[in-house]
Amino acid sequence: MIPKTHPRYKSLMLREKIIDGWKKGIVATAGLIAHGRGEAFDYMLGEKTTLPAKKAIKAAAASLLLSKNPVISVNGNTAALSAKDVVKLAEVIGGKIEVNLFHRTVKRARKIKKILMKAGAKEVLGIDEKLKHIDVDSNRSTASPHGIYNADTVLVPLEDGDRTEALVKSGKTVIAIDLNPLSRTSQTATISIVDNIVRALPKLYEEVVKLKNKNKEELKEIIEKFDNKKNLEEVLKLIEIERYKSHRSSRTSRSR
Ligand code: PTJ
Repeated sequence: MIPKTHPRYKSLMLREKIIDGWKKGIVATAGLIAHGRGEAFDYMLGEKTTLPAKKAIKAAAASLLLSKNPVISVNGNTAALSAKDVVKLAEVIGGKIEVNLFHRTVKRARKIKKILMKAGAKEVLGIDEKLKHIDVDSNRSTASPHGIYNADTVLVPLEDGDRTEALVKSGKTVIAIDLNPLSRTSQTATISIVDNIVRALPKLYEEVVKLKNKNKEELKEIIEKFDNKKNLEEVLKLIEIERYKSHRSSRTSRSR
């Protein structure tokens, strides 16, 4: 048991969730490694939702509200960490939920669907239906004709770069949630939210609720003002500042 007083309690609890998801066959083995990479970036960002992340979340909320067919793509890590938040967001944006896996097996996809249904989803696409394929070499190419295939906006948490590139190329708006600002996903998505999914999804929900009554012009203005490349540069600067701060504090504590 992890004591609540442990200074890294929240981070360790997330680890437990991922491990538990892996034991239940929801998270791919590679998902454990991907989580560790996420942890490292989260650490460097101070384990909080930064100002650039907040800006990206606002642009993403506006974009989701302007979309006609938004779809949330769910993989093993997303299901293990954030199933309820995915369902809540899908409801408020009137969007679909689709399972899309890199290490795809039908057995794991069905388990992920089950978790999402248990969390309140009425429909989960991408499994028991005739699927189409987009232009990607990996198993991530699957796309439901009722979901991602015909979506105008796709939310892709913890993604790999290939599919993001292909989705953007096909004219879709891609919103990424990825703690690595240098990943191909972050670099190629239309809007990149560099934040932990467990913080980003509830904040995205709140922002959608806040912007829901704005008119189309106001929403478009929010998107036009947002510059993804500049925002990612701001994230990298923050990592540099955190590094400087921790370097200074370790020198100070050593000299004490
Ligand atoms: O369930 P599957 O089969 O689809 O597989 C899922 C994984 C995550 C294994 C697969 O998509 C993969 O290999 O992803 P990558 O290429 O490792 O990329 C995952 C990205 O998510 C990395 O850039 C991590 O930094 C980031 N990441 C990890 N945990 C989190 C995260 N971003 C936000 N929140 C997290 N909790």
